[in-house]
Amino acid sequence: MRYAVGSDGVRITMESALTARDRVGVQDFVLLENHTSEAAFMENLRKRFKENLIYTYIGSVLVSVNPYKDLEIYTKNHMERYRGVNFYEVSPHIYAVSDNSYRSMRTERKDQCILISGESGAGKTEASKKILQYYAVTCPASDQVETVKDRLLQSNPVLEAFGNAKTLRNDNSSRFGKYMDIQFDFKGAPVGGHILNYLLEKSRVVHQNHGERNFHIFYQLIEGGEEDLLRRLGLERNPQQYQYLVKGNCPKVSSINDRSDWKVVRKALSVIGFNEDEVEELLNIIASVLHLGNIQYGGEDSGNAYITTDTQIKYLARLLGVDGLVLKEALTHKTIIAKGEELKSPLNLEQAASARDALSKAVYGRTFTWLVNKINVSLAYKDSPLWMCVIGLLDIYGFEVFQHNSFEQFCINYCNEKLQQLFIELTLKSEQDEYEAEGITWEPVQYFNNKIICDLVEEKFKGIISILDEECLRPGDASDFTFLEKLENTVGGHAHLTTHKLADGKTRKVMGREEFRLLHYAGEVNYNVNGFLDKNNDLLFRNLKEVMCMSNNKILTQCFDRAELKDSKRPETAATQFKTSLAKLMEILMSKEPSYVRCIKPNDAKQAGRFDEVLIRHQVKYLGLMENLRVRRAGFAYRRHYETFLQRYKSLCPETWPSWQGKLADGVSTLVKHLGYKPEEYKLGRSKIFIRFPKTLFATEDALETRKHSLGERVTYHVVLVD
Ligand code: AOV
Ligand code: MG
Repeated sequence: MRYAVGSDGVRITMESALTARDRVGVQDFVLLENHTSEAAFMENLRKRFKENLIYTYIGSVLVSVNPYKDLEIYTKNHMERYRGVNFYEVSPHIYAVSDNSYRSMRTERKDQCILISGESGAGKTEASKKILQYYAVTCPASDQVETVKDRLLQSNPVLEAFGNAKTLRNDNSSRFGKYMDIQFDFKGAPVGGHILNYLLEKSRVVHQNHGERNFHIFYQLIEGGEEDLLRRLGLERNPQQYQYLVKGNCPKVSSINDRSDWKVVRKALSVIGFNEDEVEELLNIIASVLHLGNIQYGGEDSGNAYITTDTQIKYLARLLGVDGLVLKEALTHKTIIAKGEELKSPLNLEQAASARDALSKAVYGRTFTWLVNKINVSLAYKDSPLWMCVIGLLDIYGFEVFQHNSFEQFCINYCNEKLQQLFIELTLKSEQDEYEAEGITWEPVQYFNNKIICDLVEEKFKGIISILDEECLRPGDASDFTFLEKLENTVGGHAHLTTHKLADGKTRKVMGREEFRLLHYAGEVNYNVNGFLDKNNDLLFRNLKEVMCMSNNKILTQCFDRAELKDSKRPETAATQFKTSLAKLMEILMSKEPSYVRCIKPNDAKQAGRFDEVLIRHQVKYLGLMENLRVRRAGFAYRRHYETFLQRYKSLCPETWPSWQGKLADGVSTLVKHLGYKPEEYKLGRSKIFIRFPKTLFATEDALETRKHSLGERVTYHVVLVD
């Protein structure tokens, strides 16, 4: 009987290597006979998906298709199987990528990063959690390290509670970008960590689109919070009572259990090192945001706004430790400093409501940043100032398109453009370098470079962000529409931007008057300019800041600093801050050795087993996977270091068996000649052999398998061909 080890680790009977390959496809796209055919690519992906083989390589890039069901492939046994094993000796897995980065870090002493990309709901956050779990389980441990491992793991439920939410695309959608360094000491033990967070989607605190929810923490607290806690916070156990939770008309999500998640988060907070007081202060803030949302305004005859009842103000005064009257005043008036004098003026209904919402957003957003800092303090490596190396994990919000797209989608999609740009630059460049280093002729591959879109967004003076900033700073009649007009006038002719106006002065029917359309690498998105200026300005009236500075809530005193009140300089706009932080992120990533996980979403229904051809083909296209494959092959299906190659196949040639004494390259040369490789089938580089056709390698693998079988050796051969 011939056996093979299935990717689920079970030994399965093998019909023959050939039919198995037929059934489950190849585990590396470079081994496809017709590697330029998109149909062959799709067929391979589909075959594997059907067999629950969600991972496939393109060389060293891991392609992952979200299974939307729990697979038994993340057990401790699986982790052990990948530990310290060569990338190519085992079936493709996120653990193989994790282990490979880890070993490279150890052997080359170089910082690594794992970049996870893909659209919303494709499985990025899950992938990043699997990687972290892999390190927590497989890396060397000691008591101190156990604490660090626990904290690293427990930072996830906390940050997800405060930074993730249900959207139409994903029930657990990341609404912030996250880059996490895991720090390892010279023994390879994880000894610390550090998180950088990027632009939280604060607007969700005050508004949600239909079918979406606010951040998970609100529902967790209301559903799971103990009776006396809710009483102290003045909350009722019913999310429908809160204006900030009813906008999306979606209090419950079938895939989410808020009550049990609450327990997980509470426990995680204590593992991270929050004491009871800090938890209380944190929850006071969360409850305050809900109370703020319930503040109702009425209009006086003069048009000025007043607060209809004092119920919320009383709770707020107690929970935040501020003077109720001062808060009330600040929620209905604004103060500005003009010529050194403070001027106070009443707000109308609309202004008052937006001042209230601005306060909620500021409080929540700053608390989130505080939370990340607090986690960082808890993850900081304490004993010695030195760590050896880091592995960085990047998990951002994926590309997203809704019926209605605003400033937030603009920022999220821009961030995805940047990441795609990095992928293009690094993969193409590193492939090119490899061919050069090995002295093999490079065959250029045509690909779409999205730099043109990044430039359109971020270029100085004439990029979209610059134009937006200009309107934000311009006094007078600047509005969302003058911004749109300016876009039309400045970049209207750009190949990747359209507005409803046509060059001949006529208008485009399919687009709203308030929209501009960007042709992103991943598809077209119409952005509605409504609210762009306000969101980019992200201003909070001075007197509201003052009230927050007076708060005796210890978290808020760290979030609102009096120095801010003295600083008359205008703060940088949200988009510019984001642009700067992304540029820094790119620098961080460029300084490390990257690995890639490219996540694919199989369908829009979040359903297991459904392989939507059209949707997937679109992602394969825009992720540039075909180009990636072509570059990777560039004429050669397979490459391996001489030593690895010889080690695996030396038994097939009497002169190399049991060991080869001379130079490795000569050994490989002798071996392949013995196997009957024709000159056009392979090339010998400086340290690697390059094989042109998959069938050459398949034949060699089959020969190895036959030999091992005839000797009665345990077959370690894989269902699908590996090194
Ligand atoms: P995302 O991070 O890429 O979207 P997630 O990682 O949150 O997507 O995945 C979405 C959902 O798909 C998860 O909640 C799981 O139910 C399921 N899923 C993903 N990967 C796996 C897996 N390997 N095994 C089983 N189920 C999985 V976003 O943050 O919205 O861009 O912004
Ligand atoms: Mg996510």
